[in-house]
Amino acid sequence: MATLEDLSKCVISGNVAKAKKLTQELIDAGVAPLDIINQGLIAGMNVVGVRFKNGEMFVPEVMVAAKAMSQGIEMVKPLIAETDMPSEGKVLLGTVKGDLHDIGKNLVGIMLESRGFTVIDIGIDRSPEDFIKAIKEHQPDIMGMSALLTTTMLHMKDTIELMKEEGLGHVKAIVGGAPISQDFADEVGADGYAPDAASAVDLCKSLLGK
Ligand code: B1M
Repeated sequence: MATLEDLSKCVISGNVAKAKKLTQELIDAGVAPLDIINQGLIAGMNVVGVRFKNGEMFVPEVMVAAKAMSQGIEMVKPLIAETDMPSEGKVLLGTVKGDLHDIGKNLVGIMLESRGFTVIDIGIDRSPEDFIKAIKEHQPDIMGMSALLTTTMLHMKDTIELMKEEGLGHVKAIVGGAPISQDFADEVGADGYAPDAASAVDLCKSLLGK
């Protein structure tokens, strides 16, 4: 019979078809849905996160591993009552206005989801007003902006200022992307900056006191 460790290894190697097959076998064998998620699918993705951070795995491999994990989670999710699925917190993510780059943002979302956060991704080319509307609608704990262009990163400041004007200062604002630095984050009044996806998870945890 398939084990949770087999499933975890399948996620690490990015074998989507086998991950789905093993997930089904574990479901059929009566393994608890949350164990399949936490000790199988997410355990594998946690290893991927560490290897990515250490430069031992690269973007395409992380993307396939994430696909294996998320397809498995989709199979198990219907078996779990919404209230039983613990969440570390809700993070709203988007790429700023005028910017179409989303690979890094998507990786941040994947890593956050794999560590138990609920992620609302509002996509690319999002204006300060788009962020505000989405924050009001989804009530996240943290709002994260990504920018890859030196021209578009300036919109981060506008969004953070508008958040304050709209009385949304209690929502933590974090920023990231290749041209962003800790100095820039401080300058625009962000609550935090992360240089990569794995650090973004650590940052979100620390901002929420976890
Ligand atoms: Co463009 N591009 N691009 N591009 N592109 C860059 C960014 C560039 C550095 C290339 C270069 O010239 N060397 C340059 C920017 C120069 C600058 O501003 N200083 C550039 C340019 C100029 C452009 C265009 C203007 C080109 C043109 O049309 N003339 C154009 C702009 C379009 C637009 O956005 N309006 C453009 C277009 C594109 C494509 C559409 C072709 C494609 C994007 C596809 C997509 O995203 N779906 C693309 C790509 C792929 C790149 C490069 C090659 C790779 C970016 C990437 O995905 N990296 C890039 C060069 C480079 O960076 N080497 C380049 C991998 C990704 C995992 O890393 O996004 O940094 P990154 O994310 C990391 C961290 O930064 C961090 O975690 C991630 C994972 O570790 N992170 C966060 C990211 N967001 C975070 C948010 C957080 C926390 C951490 O909290 C919220």
